[in-house]
Amino acid sequence: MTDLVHDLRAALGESAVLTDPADMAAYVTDWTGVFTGTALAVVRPASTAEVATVVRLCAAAGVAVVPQGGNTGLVGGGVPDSGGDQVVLSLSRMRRIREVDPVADTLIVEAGAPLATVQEAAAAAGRLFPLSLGSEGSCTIGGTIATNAGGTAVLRYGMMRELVLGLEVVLPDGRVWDGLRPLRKDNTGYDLKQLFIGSEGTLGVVTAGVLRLLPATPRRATAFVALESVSAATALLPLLREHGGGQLTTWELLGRQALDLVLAHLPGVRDPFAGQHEWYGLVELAGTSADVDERLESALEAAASQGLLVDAVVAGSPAQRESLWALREGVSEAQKSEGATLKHDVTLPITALSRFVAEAGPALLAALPGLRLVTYGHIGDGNLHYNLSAPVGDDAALRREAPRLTRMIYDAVTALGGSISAEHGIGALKRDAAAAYKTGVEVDLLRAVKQAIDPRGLMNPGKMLA
Ligand code: FAD
Ligand code: 2HG
Ligand code: ZN
Repeated sequence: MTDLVHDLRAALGESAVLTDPADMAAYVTDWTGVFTGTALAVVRPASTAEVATVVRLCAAAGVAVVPQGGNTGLVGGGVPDSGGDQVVLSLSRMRRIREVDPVADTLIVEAGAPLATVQEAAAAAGRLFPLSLGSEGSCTIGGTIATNAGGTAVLRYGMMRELVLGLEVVLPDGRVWDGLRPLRKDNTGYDLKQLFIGSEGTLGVVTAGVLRLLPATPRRATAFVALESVSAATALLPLLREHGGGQLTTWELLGRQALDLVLAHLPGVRDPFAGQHEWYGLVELAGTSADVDERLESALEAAASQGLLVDAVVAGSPAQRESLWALREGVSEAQKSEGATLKHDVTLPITALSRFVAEAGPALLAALPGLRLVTYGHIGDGNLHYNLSAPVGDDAALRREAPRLTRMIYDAVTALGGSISAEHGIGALKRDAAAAYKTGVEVDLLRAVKQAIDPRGLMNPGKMLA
């Protein structure tokens, strides 16, 4: 046993420090199964003071720390590398809701609480915490802060960055920054919390956050629609906004291949339409009264009269709503069952999405015949999950061509004014690409921030920045 493991056990207790490879297995491989490493230990502190102790002991030993929440990240950011000399710091025992304040409209929560727990606590107080992801049962508040997560309600409420008022962070030297302030206004210099939001564990360990609560929206109006093209989907956005009257919450897109994967792999789902279509959309309005149903109906009527819709199914009950949502939220899981996947979480100006899809698709199919384009995502935010599945039975071809295909996609996105990561972050997957597609000035500024806060490079090294 190393001195560090001995010291960690002495400080936190035997059961908080895992070193058996079987016990550590779930912490060293990511959700996709693509990123896997080995760790010196997995440590599970139960309080902010214990996190600070872990970080201090690791810093004294010169050992790198990999913060981890629910391990649902999709870019390999929360797992150790293959060196076997990093410590995974799991927040999974820190899941307490410290306070719900209905007057300030805030909630203070520890970083290891699952997102769904926070949504439930807000609902129990008659309020809404609006961040909504397919992984919400497992992903943590710390993880959503560290990745600045997005999801299916960004169109209305913004990303995690817009929902956080304050943070508590253990810095790389073990000091605690107590920024747990519920202030709506605080113009006292650089906004430090924003540096940590989206920093992917490279600047410190988030141990708690103050989150904004919003008015509850118990009444939902949901429709699944069939569309002829991506341009119809983007043309629908202003119309949905206009008819939605501020209650438009979700506008999502699915290509035919994405829907086919869900229908093939997920039990109990069915195609809501009799015929086949190229593109589909999921739209939802949320509010407090039947107004949302009327608004959705008028939006769909207007869309049909302008020739933007081919067909539509409106959910008539909560169960029907669930089944329509399952078609959208099931894509990640379904694609995992369909051989090798290459994920591209890209974003473009909304007006460029249709051109991107029209140009990139044929070029990719010419580069690798049989490739399956699994296109879906948060079209209302200009965010596509432009994921590729290997030609049937030929994972090796996708793996062989992956660098070239990714380069083609990133070049096309960049040429049209987009970005190579919309919501999943950089992690290990896009680390080198991010440096290549950013300007020199941007890379210099990012490095300067890292150097100022983590000069010894012990916080999640090798992620986000080379
Ligand atoms: P982890 O995977 O454990 O870690 C992610 C990153 O954050 C790592 O770099 C890690 O080091 C760092 N980190 C974690 N906790 C802390 C902490 N307390 N302090 C400092 N750093 C920390 N993402 C979206 O944005 N939108 C979606 O719609 C979406 N849908 C998803 C659907 C599915 C089925 C799955 C599997 C994933 C989805 N994701 C989505 C990705 C993922 O759920 C999010 O990135 C989420 O925020 C990760 O949270 P986590 O707790 O699992 O973090
Ligand atoms: C979604 O929007 C998630 O469903 C996951 O961001 C995307 O698995 C993916 O690539
Ligand atoms: Zn997404």
